[in-house]
Amino acid sequence: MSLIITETQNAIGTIVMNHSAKRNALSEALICEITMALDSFREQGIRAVVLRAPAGTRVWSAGHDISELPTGGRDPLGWSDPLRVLIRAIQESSAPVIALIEGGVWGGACEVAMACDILVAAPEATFAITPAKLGVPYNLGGLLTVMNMIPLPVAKEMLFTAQPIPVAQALNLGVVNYVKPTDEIDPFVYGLAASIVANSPLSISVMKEELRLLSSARSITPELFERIQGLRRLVYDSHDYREGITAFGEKRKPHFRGT
Ligand code: YXS
Repeated sequence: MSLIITETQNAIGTIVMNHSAKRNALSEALICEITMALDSFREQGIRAVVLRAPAGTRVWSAGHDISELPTGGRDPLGWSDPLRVLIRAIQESSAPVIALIEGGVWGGACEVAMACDILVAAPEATFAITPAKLGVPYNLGGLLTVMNMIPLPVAKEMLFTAQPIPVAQALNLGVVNYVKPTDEIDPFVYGLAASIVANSPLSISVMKEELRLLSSARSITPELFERIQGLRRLVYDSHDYREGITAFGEKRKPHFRGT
């Protein structure tokens, strides 16, 4: 059974994440289907993409599939990790991607939403960045996505508390472009997509790539990179990292020791 529903109309491609049994947890299988859909849209000459969950959903996505996180000794968010592959696929999609967000956005799904070019959310949407809740050492590229979207004090609050923020705060911060009532959000998003489709796809795709390159342009020395990787390894090799994953699987609160 497919984990997504896709549709194309008037050069607009829609991807509906449709694995509600696991709250659209970003499993390798779900991510593979989304990236294949983006590839197919590119081949079809699609000029704008809408990424969403089924209308009326309570959970847009529960984030990285925790059952697929390595249980220690290996970077859980390495270059080829499915979540990283998906983030890059969205950022490198020549067609702008509009995130139509209803319900809760959790963990790595927040980065997926923030990797999209335009975000339109329903009033009950919430955003929670949760590595600290699981004992996960978020990766450099992921933190850069967050830093590019959220002022540092708020990014730190979200990362350190792992608590959801309401859509009003996300709108106030400029993380989402619009908040629209659920009975208006679809026509609004597809109207936005149509206005993109009406413009020059070459100009848009080049400006999108320019903005991606500029926003990721950071100088970092090899020593700095290796120090950061060493620090992150302390985390994903720790008891707390294994405890966070185990506790989720056992449906209990984790007991973190700081080791
Ligand atoms: O018990 P069954 O088999 O029915 O499965 C349950 C959950 O285990 C499963 N599920 C997940 N499976 C893998 N990975 C997930 N992230 C995940 N989330 C949920 O889906 C079935 C229904 O879940 P349930 O009963 O909890 O649904 P609910 O409606 O009561 O609650 C929905 C949520 C999203 C509030 C709740 O499922 C939840 O808190 N999920 C975890 C959210 C989270 O912490 N995500 C972060 C994942 S780690 C990640 O994204 C990055 C690595 S990081 O941590 O660095 O940001």
